[in-house]
Amino acid sequence: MRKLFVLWAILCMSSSCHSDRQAVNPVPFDRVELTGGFWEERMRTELDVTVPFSVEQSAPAVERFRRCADYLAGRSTELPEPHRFISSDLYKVMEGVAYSLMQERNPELEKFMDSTINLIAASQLPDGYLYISHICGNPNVDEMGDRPYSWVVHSHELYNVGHLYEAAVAYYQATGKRNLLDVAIKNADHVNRVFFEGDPAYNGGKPVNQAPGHEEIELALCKLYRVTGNSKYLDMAKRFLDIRGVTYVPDGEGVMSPSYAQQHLPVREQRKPVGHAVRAAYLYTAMAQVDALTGRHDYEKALKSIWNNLVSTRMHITGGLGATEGIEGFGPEYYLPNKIAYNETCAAVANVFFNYGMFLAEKDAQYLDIAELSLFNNALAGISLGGNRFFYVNPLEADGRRKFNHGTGGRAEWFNCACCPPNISRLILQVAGYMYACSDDEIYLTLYGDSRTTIPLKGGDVGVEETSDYPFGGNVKVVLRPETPSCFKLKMRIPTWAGSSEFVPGGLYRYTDSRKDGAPEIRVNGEPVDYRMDRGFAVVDRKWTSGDEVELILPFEAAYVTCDSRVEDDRGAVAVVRGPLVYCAEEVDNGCRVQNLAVNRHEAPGAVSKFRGGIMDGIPFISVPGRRVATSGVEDTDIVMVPYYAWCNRGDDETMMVWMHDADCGLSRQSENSSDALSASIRTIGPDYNVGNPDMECIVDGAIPASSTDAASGFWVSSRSQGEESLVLTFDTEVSLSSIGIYWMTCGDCRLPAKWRMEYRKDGSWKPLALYVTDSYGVEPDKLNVVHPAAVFSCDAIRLQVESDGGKFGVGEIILE
Ligand code: FUB
Ligand code: ZN
Repeated sequence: MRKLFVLWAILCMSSSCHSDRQAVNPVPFDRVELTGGFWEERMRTELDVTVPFSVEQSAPAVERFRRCADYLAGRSTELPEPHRFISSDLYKVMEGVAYSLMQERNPELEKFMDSTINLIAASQLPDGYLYISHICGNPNVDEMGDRPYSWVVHSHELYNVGHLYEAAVAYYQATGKRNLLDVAIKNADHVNRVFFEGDPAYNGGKPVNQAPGHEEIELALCKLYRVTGNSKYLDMAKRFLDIRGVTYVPDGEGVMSPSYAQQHLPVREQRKPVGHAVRAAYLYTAMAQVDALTGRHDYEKALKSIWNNLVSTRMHITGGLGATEGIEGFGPEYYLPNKIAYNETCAAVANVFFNYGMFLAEKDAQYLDIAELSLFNNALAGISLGGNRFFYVNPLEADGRRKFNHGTGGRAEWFNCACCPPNISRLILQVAGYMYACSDDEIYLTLYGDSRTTIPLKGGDVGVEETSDYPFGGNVKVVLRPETPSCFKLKMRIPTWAGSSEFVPGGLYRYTDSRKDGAPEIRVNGEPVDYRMDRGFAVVDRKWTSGDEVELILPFEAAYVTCDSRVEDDRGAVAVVRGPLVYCAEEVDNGCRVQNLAVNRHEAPGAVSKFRGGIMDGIPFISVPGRRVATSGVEDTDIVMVPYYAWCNRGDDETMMVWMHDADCGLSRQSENSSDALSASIRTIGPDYNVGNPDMECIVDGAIPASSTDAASGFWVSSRSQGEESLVLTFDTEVSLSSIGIYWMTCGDCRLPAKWRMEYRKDGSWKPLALYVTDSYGVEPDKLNVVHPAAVFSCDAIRLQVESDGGKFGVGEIILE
């Protein structure tokens, strides 16, 4: 392993602390050993559970490459079904496998990698092109175009290969093997030719010169540049950034709107985060990285303005981005709902990448505060404590009814669109790389946790051993071991939550006065020392000798936070935090719907204890003084609150809240119970031959059947067993809808329908509903089949057009939001 570090250090010029390109450089995660505590435990779960589990889940994506390779070799095969980006999910799994191999070699996983790489290489065209559906000649033309690179705005051709490059770099870094790297380089050279030089085989020989609809390749090219040292790849990354919003601007609506994929303006002129959140955050990550790698500040103004707007108006307290479900993206300023918050796990992961990139470019710890917030709260919530169940969507409230997580009210095993599971997994596997950074004579401690590393300063190597109970406590102990006594600056991050009246930068989230203040303390060899602050870091500048011990004591009280009153859904509400962790109340600990609880915020949060045994073993919980509304009246109670990242590990479909009612304001605070409000505004409901049928209320009463064979809560049966039948809902007033969920029944005579689609009535005429790009009209039993429109729309009626095929269909419930 040591030999590989050396190889990596030589090849990866900009990862070394002596690079002249970057003033501050991360210490790569393969040079940091996790020695215990929080992250080592998560790493163990990754290695033992998540990585092998993800490999199993990737079998269909591997099979597609097998078929593609067979097809190219002229062997008889079934063609793979068209899919725009399932290959990218496999590449992310492979990237994670590579990181796991850096922790410990595993011949079986390496075999999986090599055999899969053989299939990928055999699926690549001789000129480097790699995208299964076009290679096999069976594209879904609406989504992919009729030939390569003819529909770059949605095809995901470049998104896929971006993830390929990241996996290839990781595997090379882990093993020294070039097999996937060669595939990646061949593809990147091909992309450069086709997009920027002109290749007779593509686009009539004219350079395509268009930025991809889903960013990713830009940041991946930065990695390819770092590992190869070939500046062509950095130039490509910059070119893709600079032509965005210049050479091509979509001019439609929803996913074809100019802002959906951040193409509304040249990137240097962009000032606010817009559109699809994952795309946006990958774009901003790439901009920060290109600035850092080129040493230029081309995007600095745009990035700072986007960042400021993001943290002061569009980020949940959990670090979640992209509150709006339909576009999986940013809503208007201060639109931060709780129950219907989308907050895709990938967006939180991307928020970590973006903010870490900003730190490297700006050397300012405020960016690390946001990276940390997102990591410890929204991103980590995306994976179960056991490591094999996932959230795609991360709301801040669950009512036990809303199937928020793409059809489930709890964690899912995997998803049809499985971008999130391997994304959070690969992030955890590389988290050690966020702990240390350095310049010639500075050591930055950026994320605390039990770990050990050696940092190559200009004056010689410095061994660092760190112990800390972070994020459950704020004590950090560091032992420094310079080769010879030497002068350098130790820069320890003082998180905003520990040193100011704000929980995180941006002004959205502030402590109430119940917070017990206290300045962070630093001791060297047991003696308190003065330190100066430099952009969020406490700096201790002195001559260090081997064995010097530094202690940092951060104030670590549980505290209440309130939200800027412009966020409607958090008015009259209070959140509980401790250190970087945001807490929530869950039904399982409190014995009632948590919506019936209110916090007494004038009394300080109470005792902190740890769970003993079970899946929550070792995780702290806080007893918060509050009140409970019970049938017998209001009673005092201690509300048990657990870290948000650990919620939903003890059963699904339970209630949860982050923003608790403030007892002073009662339980009547405005809450966006949009589904109840919408149900209440339904005027009539019925099939086309009997609209207004009063017996049909049971399918809009909010009671979701336990299964498709559970008749207890009532359901409606169609009259026809062949052909189309319509179900019409009319509303009292014009309503806006962001999702529609149908629960199909299979009891009695009912069968699942053949297919269905939606129409809506606006200004007296019926129109087909354009669905969000990753959605389809599902006909699965035992779940809500939820569809989202491409953009929120308004109407005064909706019509479900359902087609039976040899059997009647039954509807158990319709949920509108
Ligand atoms: O388009 C690829 C991925 O699917 C996106 O990053 C996610 O938001 C999901 O839409
Ligand atoms: Zn995702």
